[in-house]
Amino acid sequence: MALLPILRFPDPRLHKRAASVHKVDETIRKLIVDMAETMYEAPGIGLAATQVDVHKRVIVIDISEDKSKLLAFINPEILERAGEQICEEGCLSVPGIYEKVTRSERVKVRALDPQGEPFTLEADGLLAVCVQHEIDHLEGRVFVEHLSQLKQSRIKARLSKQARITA
Ligand code: GNR
Ligand code: NI
Repeated sequence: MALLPILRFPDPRLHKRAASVHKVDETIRKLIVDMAETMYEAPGIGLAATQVDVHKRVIVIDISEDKSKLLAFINPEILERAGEQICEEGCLSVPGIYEKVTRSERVKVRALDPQGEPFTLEADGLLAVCVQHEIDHLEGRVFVEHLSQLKQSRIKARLSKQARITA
């Protein structure tokens, strides 16, 4: 197992589009284990491979209180969406910033599991938010890009100030 460094917004590598996984092999399974460890240690409820500078379509999510429900998605795709919800989101790549984002209330997702087997999952509430937030990362989109330009510039200013203090 290994902890992986997490890229920080506005790193341009967060804007790369991740490539589909063609073969689910040991490399992908090791990536999933390392990403889960990194997510739990952060701590966070989700992590996309993009955030650890691996541009492959892999995400991990665990919204349980006790780290008991790890979900791994390879090549995730949203098949159906319904409704709308507004959730205060945060992101391990945008530390200390929390903002409301409007997303679908329910999503049906298809993906491959770590054995390479396809599965579908119907998610609502926070799990649905998290799936959409992580798939955005694979597309090179960070949640702050759902906000106004003014809010985005304020966030960039706040983050560079923080970085100067903690450097
Ligand atoms: O840990 C995280 N919490 C969170 C809270 C509300 C909406 C989305 C998230 S995902 C985030 C971890 C992360 O940055 N994943 O990409
Ligand atoms: Ni994030």
